[in-house]
Amino acid sequence: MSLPILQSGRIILRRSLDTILFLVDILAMKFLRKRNSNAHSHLLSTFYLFGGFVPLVASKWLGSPKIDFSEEGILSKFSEKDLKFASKHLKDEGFIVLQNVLSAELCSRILKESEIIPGKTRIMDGGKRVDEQIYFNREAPAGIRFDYESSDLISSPVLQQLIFDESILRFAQNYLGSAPILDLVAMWWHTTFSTVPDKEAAQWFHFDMDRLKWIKFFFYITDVDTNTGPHTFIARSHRKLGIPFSLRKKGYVRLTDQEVASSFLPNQYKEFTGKGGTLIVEDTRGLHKGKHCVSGDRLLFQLEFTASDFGIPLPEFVLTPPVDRNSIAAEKIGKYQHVYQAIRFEGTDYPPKDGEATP
Ligand SMILES: O=C(O)CCC(=O)C(=O)O
Ligand SMILES: [Fe+2]
Repeated sequence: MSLPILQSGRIILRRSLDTILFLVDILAMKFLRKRNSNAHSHLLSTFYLFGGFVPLVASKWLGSPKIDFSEEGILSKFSEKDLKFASKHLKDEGFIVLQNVLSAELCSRILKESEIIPGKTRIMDGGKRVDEQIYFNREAPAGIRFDYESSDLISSPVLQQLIFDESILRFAQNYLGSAPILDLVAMWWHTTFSTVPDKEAAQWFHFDMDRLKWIKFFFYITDVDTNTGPHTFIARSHRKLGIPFSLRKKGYVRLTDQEVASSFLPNQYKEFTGKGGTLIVEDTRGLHKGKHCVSGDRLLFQLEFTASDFGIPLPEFVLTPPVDRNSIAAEKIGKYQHVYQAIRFEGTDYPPKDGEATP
């Protein structure tokens, strides 16, 4: 037998064994709340071999009962009919774009926040790590992507309006089919610093897969046109077998446009342009990327919710004191401890443990 066949046979065998171990990991999580440190790599192997089937069934099984969120918040401006349509579009196509979700005033307040919160220039392809915390210089950026720390974002009263918005939680829960858990809060700039798309900056096609099932909310804070780095998605690639085996088998890697091209129809490529205030909700199990910026720049704020904490352990978000116990953050963290379980109040015993009184 030739070497490549032997090698791919060995890989398939290893991934099949991983799939069995993945099922054991799920059982251990369900019945013993035990987390295997290799669970994430077992999850990836299972996805490579079988697509989304097994992770999605497992997600249903591990998910927590739905929570009765109110309809209040930034999505309340949409009618029930519009939100139903949006949820269905998201389910069928893998994304939905909602225009004018944030007011121009809120976008400009967030833009101002981006000037006073420090962050880091992300290491670029082949570059060296620069760990220095700096303020973003829009006139002279030092890299292709500039990231803010989740804990700084969570501590910002302006961004808390979005982080603790119940209409978003409700929409996320509807998609996940179980109670959401906040597992990612991010904000970053894309710039024209480099003339070629950067893998590290997520400017090549890829799928995300930290956990079993999740949903991402991308808020454009600046206006985004075809040149200023629109987020790009391949419609329907989020489906269980939406990414063909020929691409899944390459593993958890970034893919070139050419590698992706032969597997999808031209009308599946969606490039999302829109004014600041546009919201894209997307299942990033499908293939996506941030198109490389050729002029101007793009500021984007992002929230992600997951159906369970299986996979990569949840991050720890630290809310910086002083935290006003009458604030919206304190109220919502107390009320929805499951959703906000990744948030810690630095140096205090707050939030209270389950069963203790909430403010
Ligand atoms: O910057 C973008 O539009 C892509 C980001 C991305 O890949 C992600 O948030 O998962
Ligand atoms: Fe991504």
